[in-house]
Amino acid sequence: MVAIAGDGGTHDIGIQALSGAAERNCDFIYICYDNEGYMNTGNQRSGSTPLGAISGTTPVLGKQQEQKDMAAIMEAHGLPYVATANAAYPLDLHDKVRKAMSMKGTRFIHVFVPCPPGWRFPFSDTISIGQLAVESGWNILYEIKDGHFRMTAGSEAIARKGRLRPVREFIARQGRFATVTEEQVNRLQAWAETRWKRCLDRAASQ
Ligand SMILES: Cc1ncc(C[n+]2csc(CCOP(=O)(O)OP(=O)(O)O)c2C)c(N)n1
Repeated sequence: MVAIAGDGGTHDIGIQALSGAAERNCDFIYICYDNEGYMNTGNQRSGSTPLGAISGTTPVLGKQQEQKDMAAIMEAHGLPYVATANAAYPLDLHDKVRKAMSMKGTRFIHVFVPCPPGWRFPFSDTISIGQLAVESGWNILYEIKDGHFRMTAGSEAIARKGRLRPVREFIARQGRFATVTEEQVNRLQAWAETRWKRCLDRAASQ
């Protein structure tokens, strides 16, 4: 069985039922389609909307809280398989779905999907914005299979040889950050670096 839901449906509305199912290790694949907001209903902020982003419910100053790390919350349930993916890296996404299909129990795949109207950028930039999210460490690609952590695709390549681009480049390409402050950009940079370092340390210790 496969369940697919947005970030609003996953991080906020459905988290209780999802957590109950995950705690019981129910046999299904759950795919979260994360466009960082309630987009069907007019771009209200969700638990996944980032700090500083303008939305229907944070229209003036942007969201004042940082986003919830849903993959980490799901990992804390002790699931057999947790993975992050990104629409700009379709082969990586394909591999993770195939791997999840070969397993049993609750399997969670968190897919980062840029949203042109909600994030306010041209449709033709969708793939490059998705790539920039990975290249800046805003979105980190990894999988945790039976407790074994591994970085994948663009994130694995940067971890091996390379360095992250500043998150400022990702932010600057999107109208939803029109009112972002310097202090918020610095907080977002620190947020990305902390998560990146944690992933590097984990990958090195496996
Ligand atoms: C339990 C419940 N609450 C509220 C709604 C109304 N609703 C329909 S779509 C939607 C937005 C969901 O946002 P998200 O899950 O992020 O998916 P997206 O629209 O971004 O694809 C909401 C709140 C609903 N259908 N069911």
